Amino acid sequence: MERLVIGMLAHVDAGKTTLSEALLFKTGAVRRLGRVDHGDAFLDTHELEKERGITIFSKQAQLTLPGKSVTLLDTPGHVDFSAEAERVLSVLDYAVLVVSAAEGATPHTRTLWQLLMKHRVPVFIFVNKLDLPCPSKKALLEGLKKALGGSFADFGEESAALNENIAACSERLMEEYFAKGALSDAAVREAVRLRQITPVYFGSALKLSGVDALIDGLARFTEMREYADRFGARVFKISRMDGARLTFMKITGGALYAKQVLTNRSACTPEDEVWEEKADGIRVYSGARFTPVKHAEAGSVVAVTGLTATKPGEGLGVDPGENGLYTRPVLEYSMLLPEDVNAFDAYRRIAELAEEEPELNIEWDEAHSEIRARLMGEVQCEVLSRIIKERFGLTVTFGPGSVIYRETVANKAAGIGHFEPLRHFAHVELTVEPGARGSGIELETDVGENELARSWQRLILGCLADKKHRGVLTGAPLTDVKITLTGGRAHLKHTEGGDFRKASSRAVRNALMFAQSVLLEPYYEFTLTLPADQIGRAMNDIRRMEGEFSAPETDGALAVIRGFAPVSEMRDYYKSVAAYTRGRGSLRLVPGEYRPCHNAAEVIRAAAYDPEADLRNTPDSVFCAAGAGFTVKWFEVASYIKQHSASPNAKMPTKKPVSPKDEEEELRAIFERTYGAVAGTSLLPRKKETARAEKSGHAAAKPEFLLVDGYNVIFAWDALKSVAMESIDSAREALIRMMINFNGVRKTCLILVFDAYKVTGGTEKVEEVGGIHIVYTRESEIADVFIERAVQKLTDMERNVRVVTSDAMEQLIIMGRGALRVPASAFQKEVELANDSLKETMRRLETEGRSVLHLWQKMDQS
Ligand SMILES: Nc1nc2c(ncn2[C@@H]2O[C@H](COP(=O)(O)OP(=O)(O)OP(=O)(O)O)[C@@H](O)[C@H]2O)c(=O)[nH]1
Ligand SMILES: [Mg+2]
Repeated sequence: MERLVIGMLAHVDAGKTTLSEALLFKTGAVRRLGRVDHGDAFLDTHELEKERGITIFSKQAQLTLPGKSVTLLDTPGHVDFSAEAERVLSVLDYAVLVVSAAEGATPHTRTLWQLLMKHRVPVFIFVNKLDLPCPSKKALLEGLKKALGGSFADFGEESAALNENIAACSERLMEEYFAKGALSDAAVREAVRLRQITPVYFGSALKLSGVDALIDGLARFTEMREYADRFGARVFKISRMDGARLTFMKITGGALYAKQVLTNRSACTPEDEVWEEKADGIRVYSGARFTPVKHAEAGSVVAVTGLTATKPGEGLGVDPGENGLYTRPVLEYSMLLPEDVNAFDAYRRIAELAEEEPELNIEWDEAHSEIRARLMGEVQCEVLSRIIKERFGLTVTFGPGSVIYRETVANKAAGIGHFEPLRHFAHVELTVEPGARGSGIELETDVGENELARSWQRLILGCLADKKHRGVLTGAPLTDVKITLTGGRAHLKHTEGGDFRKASSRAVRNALMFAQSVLLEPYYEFTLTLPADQIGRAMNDIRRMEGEFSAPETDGALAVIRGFAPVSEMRDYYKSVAAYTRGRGSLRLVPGEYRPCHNAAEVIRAAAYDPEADLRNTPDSVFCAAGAGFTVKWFEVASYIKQHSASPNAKMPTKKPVSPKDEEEELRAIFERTYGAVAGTSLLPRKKETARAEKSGHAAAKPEFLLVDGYNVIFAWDALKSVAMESIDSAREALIRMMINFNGVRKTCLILVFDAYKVTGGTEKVEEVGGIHIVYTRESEIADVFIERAVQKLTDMERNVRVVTSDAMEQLIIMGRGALRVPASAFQKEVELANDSLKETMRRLETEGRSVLHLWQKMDQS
């Protein structure tokens, strides 16, 4: 039996749930046909869904097609619940995209289509509500082609013309068609899988017409994927039912057994907490009911109980995980609580919701002592209030909600950040210029390595990437800019890791003060469908809202207006539409891009933001004279430097390239200034670190992470190097064994990293062997990039991190982030100390080479 996961996707009200219901009924999975309008649908089971007649939570149903066991995932179409729908994308084998015939492909349809393409999910289209007045099939097909791009064919009627249409999609199909005069199912299946053709079916879910043809198509033109033998699963949703925490996952490798111990270890990113928990029970849900099962195989979707730490998007076992959320909330609301409730206590409880829906971004606003949440709109507010009431017994309402603004620049400007209080030094020069819409923040360097050592440059770029830069108009996040590093200086004696953080942030703010800033606001892409005689009124409204639109399309009595309008203006417009069209009109909205704010002056005035008073983001610089640091205002920084270019600190010898040896010295100096004196053997920083931990009273509170740059160590240790000359595989194996032994004694959280950047098509792979983790980086990622990433995340989590490498490039980055670096040579001593017998082996390896390795392997096995 093949196992498939098929998702139902569409904009709101297109008929996904009705079509799901029809599929279940027609395939015999349910005996009675439910109806959303009567509140008795098999899938719209939640009270709120019955009340509102819309789907709010994604749900699953099981059905059988000839030779296939299918998990159907019905999703919500209301744009307020886009995230809930998007969460299922990464576990789909196929999707049925439902289009309502009268509306055709809406902006929301197009967004979903693009997301499905991104996830490489093959699509079947069902054009629904053909029982209502609508354009011809031909016009509808053409509309799809125009809106979505791609090859669509009406699969509802099998004919020679259809065969020809399909054959035209690929050369292989064309050949087969001409050779045999017809296309085999296998050939079509392949074309569908490769998304060369998208089958289109027409019908009415409500009237059960066209549904049989869709069932036939799903049975014939889909196939099960191949899965790995080893266990893997992808979490896509967390929910609670009757107090039980349910982790919904698709099994993507091997099988899952009840009571199996699960961990996120191999696929977790360094920022994740590693957990290990037992899968208490496995449930296969269908509608509101579930069947407990003992095991589930790859290709099935189950809900697992007993897990408390899972997150949507997480990968378990061999699954790398993926979080495919694209539609981010553009509105922010404050939660209003009853007066007798302590807001912070409430926050701590409510914050639990964010683990299920991270995009809500539930935050504690210290300044106003209130809870803030990011939401898509009013419907979601209402639903959230209900959930909070049900789950926590708290009555909350929401404030009016405000748009989340951003800022960018209209021209290029240069900025300087100088940070030199006594015994500190960092100097950064850069430019900020406009970037493409939606590009975020791009970083570049335009400094030669002779001017500033590469390691410093990377440290500065790292600082620039970490910082959440704020604009100077309202303090909103900066976006769509390119920042280019144009110069920088460090001081041999005084620069500490954190100094560049301060200097680079100052430089950006400094540039922004000189640039012309632009306030951006989110826009909706809208489709307004309404009776043709009300076009005039609608166009007036849209103009008033500062929206733009293309010529209205009229088809009989209905007209469609498409365009863009500011979220701030259009968020409540659906209410007026419903009122003046007496329920006959509909307004479809999807959050589109950020554009210049239509009422910027007003918003800026209301924000009353003073960039010079924002001390965490100051544009000013600090210089040092006569042994004391003092502030130079942002507009005087450049001239101050010009006047005082003879100051001793400004004459840094950075023009000459720094040799690795100098750099090592330099690093050591910075290291000592940052972490205290490092004498003799204590370059093995463990002792010092333990001392530090003990002093602060939480020794052994968190495990230490030890990141080992595999190939770097191999080539730094003579013993392994000689093995590597003969066989790199053997050297790698030898190091792995040494690390396992070492870790057996030292008990750290050891991560051994090997680059696989020359392995074409290689994806990141993590193995757990003998209690250590081995990471093979993905194609074209070198080990230090991975390590840099890992260090950043781990240190952000305040983990103790040590990195073993002899690569000078990595050193600064690592220290800048507050991790401890262990030179490969020092690590060798540590390893030898930890395991004296290892020393003996090393010696023998060095002299006798590979033969010993085999001997050792044998000994190890016995
Ligand atoms: N006339 C007609 N109405 C339909 C058809 N299919 C669904 N409907 C109606 O359209 C409305 C929405 O149907 P649903 O199945 O809830 O649509 P949905 O896509 O699941 O909606 P959400 O889950 O809220 O996004 C209901 O009133 C259905 O009865 C159809 O083929 N013809
Ligand atoms: Mg629905």
